[in-house]
Amino acid sequence: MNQTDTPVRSGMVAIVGPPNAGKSTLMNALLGQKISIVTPKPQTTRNRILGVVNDEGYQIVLIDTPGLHKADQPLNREMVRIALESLSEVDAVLFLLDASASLPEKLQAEKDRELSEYMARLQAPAILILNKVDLLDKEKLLPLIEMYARIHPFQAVLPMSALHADGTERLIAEILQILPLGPRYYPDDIPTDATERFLAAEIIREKIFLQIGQEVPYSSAVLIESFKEETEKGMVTIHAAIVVERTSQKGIIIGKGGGTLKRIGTAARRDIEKMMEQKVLLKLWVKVKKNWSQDERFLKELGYF
Ligand SMILES: Nc1nc2c(ncn2[C@@H]2O[C@H](COP(=O)(O)OP(=O)(O)OP(=O)(O)O)[C@@H](O)[C@H]2O)c(=O)[nH]1
Ligand SMILES: [Mg+2]
Repeated sequence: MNQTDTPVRSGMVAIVGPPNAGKSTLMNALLGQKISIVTPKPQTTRNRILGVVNDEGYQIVLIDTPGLHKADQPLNREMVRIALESLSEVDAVLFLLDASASLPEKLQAEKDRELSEYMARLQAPAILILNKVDLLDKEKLLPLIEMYARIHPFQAVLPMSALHADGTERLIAEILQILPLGPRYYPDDIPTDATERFLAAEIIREKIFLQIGQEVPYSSAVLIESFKEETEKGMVTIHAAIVVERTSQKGIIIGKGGGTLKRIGTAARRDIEKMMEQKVLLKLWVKVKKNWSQDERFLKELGYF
């Protein structure tokens, strides 16, 4: 019997919660490497992204998801649908909240109502993670734990700091209590099923979110138009279009004298080179596609629906 046939604790675990709670940061922390993009802005993640954590006795297949929020636009509705859909196909759920986010009382009550609606949809055993405790006064933690434990029968409530990978060992121990014995569903040397092409597009999108303020990143998508690996040259050539909804947004992405686009390109190229362990030639251009985020066909092309 080789290692792949020996039963281990294994299964699928969804990471869900409101935008900006730190879901992608947690996924990367558990993987010990960066697969999902992370930015300080909410609604960064738009797809379900798989990350496989392997150890001698277990294989945890994580699914990072878009943030749960009130959505009224086609792209946003799709993001929430993707996140909720993941709940029905997993063995366990990590429900993540930013414990440091504090709102005025009335808004907090509204938010708690919204959260309890999402929590009511949890079918698999769930662990509540109160994230970003590095930003929180310790005495505020206990009331939070008690309040959320009343909303849903969580298997455990864990304070964590995903950013500092603080609390990951305890979290893994709790996950393993839930997962059944079974096979390894994925090869144990590949951390994700996402293609390098998809991950390259995500890296470019991350740099747009990091370089540009306000609304433009939400109106931006990245399409990889060609992706050529030239093994003999040890080099990858990538042509990608940054798609925006309006001409004014195109100007903002390009920036004065092309400066912003250049910064996006340089930062993205460095990260793609790290991922590919090869030299990368990255050619970016900006294209206007009016109201693409309302266009179901185009959303499909981007991997939604
Ligand atoms: N201080 C602190 N910051 C954190 C922690 N975890 C995540 N962050 C920060 O919170 C921000 C959002 O993190 P993400 O991992 O992108 O959050 P997300 O839940 O995936 O967000 P969406 O994809 O937009 O739903 C980033 O600036 C992270 O660096 C934490 O434990 N402590
Ligand atoms: Mg995310």
